[in-house]
Amino acid sequence: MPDLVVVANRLPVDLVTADDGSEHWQAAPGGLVTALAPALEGRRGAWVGWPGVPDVAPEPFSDDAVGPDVMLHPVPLGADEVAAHYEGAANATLWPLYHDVVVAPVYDRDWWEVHRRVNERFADAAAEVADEGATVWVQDYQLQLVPRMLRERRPDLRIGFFLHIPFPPVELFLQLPWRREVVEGLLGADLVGFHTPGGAANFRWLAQRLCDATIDDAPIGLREAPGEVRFEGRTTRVGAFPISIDSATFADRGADPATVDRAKEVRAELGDPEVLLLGVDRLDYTKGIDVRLRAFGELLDTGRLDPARTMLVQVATPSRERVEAYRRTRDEVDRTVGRINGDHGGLGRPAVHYLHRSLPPAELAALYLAADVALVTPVRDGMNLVAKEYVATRSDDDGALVLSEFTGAAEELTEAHLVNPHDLDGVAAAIEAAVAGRGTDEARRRMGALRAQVRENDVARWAAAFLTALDG
Ligand code: ADQ
Repeated sequence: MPDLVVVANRLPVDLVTADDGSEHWQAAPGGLVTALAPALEGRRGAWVGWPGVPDVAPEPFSDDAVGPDVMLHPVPLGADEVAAHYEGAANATLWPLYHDVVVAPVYDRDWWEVHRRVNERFADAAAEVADEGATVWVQDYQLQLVPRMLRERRPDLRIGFFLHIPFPPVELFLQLPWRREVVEGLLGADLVGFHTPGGAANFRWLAQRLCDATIDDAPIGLREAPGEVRFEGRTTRVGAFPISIDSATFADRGADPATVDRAKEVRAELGDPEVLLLGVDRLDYTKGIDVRLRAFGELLDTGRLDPARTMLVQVATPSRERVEAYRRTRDEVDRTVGRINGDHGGLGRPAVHYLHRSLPPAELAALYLAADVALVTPVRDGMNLVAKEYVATRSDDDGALVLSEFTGAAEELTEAHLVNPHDLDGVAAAIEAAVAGRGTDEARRRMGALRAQVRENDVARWAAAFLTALDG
């Protein structure tokens, strides 16, 4: 029986049907596997999650994605449950609410009922799988009700929960019709982790306000000194654990001669622009793709950047395309790219190269290395791993990062060109400054400091810090 059980919305692999009708497992998108692999290594692990397609119920199995010692336990979801729980309550209610209501959250009672039922199914599966006294680590906003449900079923377990997205300001959280249920759900855990001390403090305050819990008021530290919430005779600790990336792998890729060559080739294929700007995101309205496009468009409109010498590559992975707000975002990005290229492109030389797809790691590394400036401009983001991947890849100490203040990453990457994504003049000025600073000692000093931060604080440190605090 496993002594460490990960419970996540998705398994680390998805069931995929090939053109000939045959089925196989394929690594699921997202970095959760990389983040949790070091924690699972060498332990009798299990992973409980949805296999990514509706209405299938495969038997438990193992896969190379996480190695032979980790059993994967599929939680089946029907098509209606995917629509109500995943596309509805998770991605049309909680996601926008937790991202500062950038689009209006939909509060639908039927969705919530299904959401609750699905959380129960995950709790049932985890309760069945975990060994006596095992550690269970529940992941993210889709499963906030699980810790309490699991504790009711298995009081012997040690339960941790980590929220990968921001925890919102209290005034916004209070909109949620099921606000108390969510807070009580999370308080079922022994340790609740957030990316930032601010998120943890918001949650602690809400526990007092909504559940009459007793709380301490000491400042919440980074990776240590969690706050405390006493509720129904138990203590839940709440802490800040900023997630990161496998920094060494990105640094190695950046230093690999094959990547260096490919980066040169990429610039040549793009027509050797003097200045190359880069955006890489899931296509999501929180990522501020529109912000950077508008700022770039203005810099070209006003002649502060020369379209004959400057190019922006924007790569955006298709995401949540069945949710209405995501379709609107895609249309808006299409239109804005079209307008900029109509106004400023030349024959065979667009001002914006826009790829609506995912790229393999080697190609992504080449782009990171080729780009003079990376533009990371979310209106709200729990952490943002792209910012960390970009700086970790820059083994040459070149390049510059324009980074939104409203990302978790901005609290650590303080040597970036920090911007308020709502202040278009400020974003444009920061891009202009980053472009102007190319190749200077100051730019190299800043990149060196950013790289050192990410090198020292990698994802293995994140997982170890969380699990150590959970054990403590
Ligand atoms: P996401 O919102 O998915 O994650 P992010 O942290 O930026 O956002 O991670 C995206 C990942 O996808 C990165 O590893 C990136 O390389 C990859 N990616 C994006 N576009 C890609 C493309 N076109 N091709 C290939 N790869 C691409 C959520 C939260 C974040 C938090 C993470 C981890 O919203 O705030 O940082 O979880 O906790």
